[in-house]
Amino acid sequence: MSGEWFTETLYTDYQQRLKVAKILHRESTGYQDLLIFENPCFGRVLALDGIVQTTEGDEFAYHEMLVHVPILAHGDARRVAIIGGGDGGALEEALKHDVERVAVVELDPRVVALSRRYLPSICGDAFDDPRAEVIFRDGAAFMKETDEAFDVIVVDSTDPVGPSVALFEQAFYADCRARLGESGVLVTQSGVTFMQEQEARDTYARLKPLFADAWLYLTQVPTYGAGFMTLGWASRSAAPRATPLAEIERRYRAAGIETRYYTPEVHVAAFGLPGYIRALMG
Ligand code: AG3
Repeated sequence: MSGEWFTETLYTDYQQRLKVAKILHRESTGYQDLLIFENPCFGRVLALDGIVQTTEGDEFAYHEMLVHVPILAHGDARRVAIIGGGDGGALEEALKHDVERVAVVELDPRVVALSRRYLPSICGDAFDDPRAEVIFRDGAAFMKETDEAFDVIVVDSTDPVGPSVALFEQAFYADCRARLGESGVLVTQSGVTFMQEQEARDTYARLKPLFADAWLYLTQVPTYGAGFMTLGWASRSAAPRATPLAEIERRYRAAGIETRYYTPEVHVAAFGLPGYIRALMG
């Protein structure tokens, strides 16, 4: 931070700055540097190790696409795992569906505690829902050791630096596959492609040999900057991604959820990729 600006330290040759109207909390958690501040345009902002993770203003564009796309493509998701996601934004979206259980596997207990305290507009009361369980563990170790089955696995990670590197490796994806049922779906946060090309390239190349269907899909999150973010997609069957628009619409209406970014049209269109992203997939 310099003066009253927060400068993101994600890239060497490109930066975004957000005005800091007020610092709400700052600490070193033992895992990472955590900062929550208020910005006049985006509301409360959560940054970890100097990188914006989520904001009140635009979290919907990320969490809705990360969660509703796989759940509505699956069609009957009862058991969901969220790897990372300690701010509760993805959890809150998942609980809007008729699910039995959502396990959030988060490494850093302070992210959950401080998000509950400062970001209730993002997590709501999701952490108090009896269907939710928070497991404070390394996500890769959890997936290797659990014998629980999931219909949908959502990897809501930080960028691949430090402990989250393991969440971008093929061994982790293979462990996820082993925990998914026949029409199970895995989705992953794969970076802002214009700036983090290698991340999208690696994600797709690592998923493809393991799953019957692998792809990338798009969302656009203002505070992630520099264009589209791609989310990794992998499924044990081709069916979920091939679900026709009319059926996605029917499921969306049946779920009775309200969304601000996600629509059934956007769901289907998100798999149509611009040439510069398609080119990374070989
Ligand atoms: N996880 C994704 C943050 C990505 C930020 N990186 C970037 N701009 N390339 C966010 C966690 C929110 N639940």
